[in-house]
Amino acid sequence: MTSRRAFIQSLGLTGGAVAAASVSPVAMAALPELIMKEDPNTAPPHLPRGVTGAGRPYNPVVTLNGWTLPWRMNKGVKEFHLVAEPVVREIAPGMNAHLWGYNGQSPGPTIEVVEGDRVRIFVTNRLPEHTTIHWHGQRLPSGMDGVGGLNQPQIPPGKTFVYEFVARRPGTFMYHPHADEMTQMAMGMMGFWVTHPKDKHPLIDEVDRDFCFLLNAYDIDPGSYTPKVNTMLDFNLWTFNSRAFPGIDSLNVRQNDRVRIRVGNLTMTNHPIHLHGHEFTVTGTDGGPTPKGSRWPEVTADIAVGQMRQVEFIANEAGDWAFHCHKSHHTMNAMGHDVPTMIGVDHREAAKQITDLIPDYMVMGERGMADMGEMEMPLPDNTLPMMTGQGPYGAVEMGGMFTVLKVRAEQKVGDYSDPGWYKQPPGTRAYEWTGPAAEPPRAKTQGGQSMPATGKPAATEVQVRKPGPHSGH
Ligand SMILES: [Cu+2]
Repeated sequence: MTSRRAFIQSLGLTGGAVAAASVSPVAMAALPELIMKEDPNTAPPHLPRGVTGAGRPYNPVVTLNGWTLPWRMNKGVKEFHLVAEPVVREIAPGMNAHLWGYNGQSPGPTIEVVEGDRVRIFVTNRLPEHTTIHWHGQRLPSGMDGVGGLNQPQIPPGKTFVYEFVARRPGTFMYHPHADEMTQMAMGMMGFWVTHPKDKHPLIDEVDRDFCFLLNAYDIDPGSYTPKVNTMLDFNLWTFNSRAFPGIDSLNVRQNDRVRIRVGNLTMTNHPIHLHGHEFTVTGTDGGPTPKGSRWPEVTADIAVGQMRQVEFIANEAGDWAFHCHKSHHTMNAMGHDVPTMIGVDHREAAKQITDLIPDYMVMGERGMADMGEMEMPLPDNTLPMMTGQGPYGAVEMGGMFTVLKVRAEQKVGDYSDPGWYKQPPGTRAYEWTGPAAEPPRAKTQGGQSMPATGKPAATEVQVRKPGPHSGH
C-alpha cells in the first residue's frame, strides 16, 4: 500500500516509519506508526476513503492551521496514535512558542470518525510528567473518560496507554488532558474531534465546507518563549488553534456554499465570535445538534469556557469578511499591561531614549492606538506587534483572534487555496467626501438645555492621561 504513504505525504505530513506495503499481523500487533506535522499551515482535507480504503465515507473537515490524523484499520477498528510531547509552534511569522502538544503540533491533530466506528487511540507520553486524555462530550465507558486518578491511573512519562470506545454520538467534540490540567492546557495540550453521522441525519445538514478550530490563549512575556502556566485571566496571546493574526489562515469558500464552522473554547474566558456580512445559525453544541426550532439568525455567538458551537450559513455575499472575537483586547497580540495610555502626549523622543535603556519598553500611541499597527518601536525578540497584518488598503490593525472569510464566485469546488484579496466592483467601496465640511452641531450652553448646570467650570479640562491600567479583566 504505497498509496497510504503517498497520501500521508500529500497532506504535508511526515511519518510512515512502518512500511505499509503489507500490513502483516506482526505490524498490526505493533503500535500504529507515528504521523507528525511540522508546519503550521492548514492541511487539505482527507479524502473520505483516502487513507486506508476502509471506513464509511463522509464529508471531511478542514482544521484551521491544523490537520487531521490519518488512521489505520485493524480488524474493523480505527486505530490512531497520539504522542503527547513538547513542540515548537509558530504563533505567527516572527514568533515561536515552546508548547506541549501532540504529534509535533499544538493543538494536536483533529480526529475524524463516523458514528458507530469503534476507535482505538494509543497515547504515548513523552512529556516530563504524567498525563491523560479526556474525550470531551463523548458517550463512552467511564473507564475511558480520562480523568487521571478517577477513571484511570495517570499515564507515566515514557508509557503508552490505550483508549477504546465506540463513537456513539455524531457531533463536535474536543480532547485534552485531565491531569495537571492547569499546566497542560496552558501549555497548549488540546485537540479537536468530529464524529460524522453515519446516515442522513434530520438535524445535521450536508455542507460544502466544514471548518473547525479551538480557541486558546497563552501568557508569554514579550521576549520569552514559554507560557506562564499560573495565569488565570491575564493572558496576552489570544489564538485560533495556537495561531494569532496575521498567522491565521483565511477561510476560503465558493460563493453560495453552505459553510459550517465548528469552534471549541479551551481558554479561561468566553469569546463572542463574530462574522461579518452574513447571518448564521447555531446548529450544534458539544451536546449535539440543536433542535431546528431553537435556531435563530445571529452574527455573533458567545462561546463560553469549555463549550463548543457549530455555526452554519450560506456564503452568498462575495467579498473579504472579517471573522473574529468581539472582545477587542482579544484581537491584540502580546502587550505590556502596565503602561499608561498616552493619548494626547507626543512621546516619540522620550520613547526612543527609554528603549535604548529598556528594549522591551512599549507605549501606547499618542493619537490613539492605530499607529501601533505600523510599529515604529523596536520589539524584543520573538514578540509580535500588538496589531498588524497588511490588507489591500493598509494595516488591518488587528492581532489575536482575527481572520478573514473569503467568499469568491470563482473559487472551485473543493479548492481551499487563498484566492488573494477581493476585487471590489467599481463604486462599491467607502470613499472620501470632498465637498465643504459642515459646522459640527454643538450645544452652546454649559449643561443640558432643559436643566443648565450651575457652578460648572467654563471649559472642560483636557485630560491627557487617563487613569492607570486596569487589571483582572
Ligand atoms: Cu475573545
